Amino acid sequence: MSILNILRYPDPRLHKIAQPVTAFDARLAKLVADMAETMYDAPGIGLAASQVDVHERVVVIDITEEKNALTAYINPEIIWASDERQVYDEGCLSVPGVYDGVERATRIKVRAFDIKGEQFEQEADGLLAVCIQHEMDHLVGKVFVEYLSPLKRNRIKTRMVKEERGIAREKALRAQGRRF
Ligand code: QAP
Ligand code: CO
Repeated sequence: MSILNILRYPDPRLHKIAQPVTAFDARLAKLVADMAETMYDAPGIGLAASQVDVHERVVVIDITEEKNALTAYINPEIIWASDERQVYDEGCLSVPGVYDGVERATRIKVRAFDIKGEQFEQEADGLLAVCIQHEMDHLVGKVFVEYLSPLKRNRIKTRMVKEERGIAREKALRAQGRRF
């Protein structure tokens, strides 16, 4: 298994549209295992393949504290959403350090396939419902900050780009340190 590199907002690759999975094979199983390892290592409660630059409809979620209840959602579709909506403070592994309120359906029903290609349906509310909707947004190129006001989004963008420069500098220094 390996830990994958998580794209950081505002990387344009986060806005690519993911394609449906067509083969439930060993490659898919490895992708799911690597995504799970990456999510647990972060640590996070959800990760979409788009965030690791794989543009296929694959999501992993584990909202448990024990981190022992991984669910993979392959080709997920929301087949029902409540009219009732609620605001939840969301974060994202692609936008570290940023949390803000997003309004979404309170309850949903999702249909997806597991890694063996077996279809399943799941009803979700609370944090799980938020997380499924958040991760499925990634598959259509949408990051949660796009629900915030343009002012907030631009502040976040500026902060992320500044942080990115710092990270690039650290990386260069580390590489230099190895060479000399
Ligand atoms: C999506 O997000 C989510 O800023 C999953 O510094 C989040 O796992 C759905 C994380 C909240 C519903 C509610 C974020 C880790 C993890 C950070 C995550 C950070 C470190 C986010
Ligand atoms: Co996210």
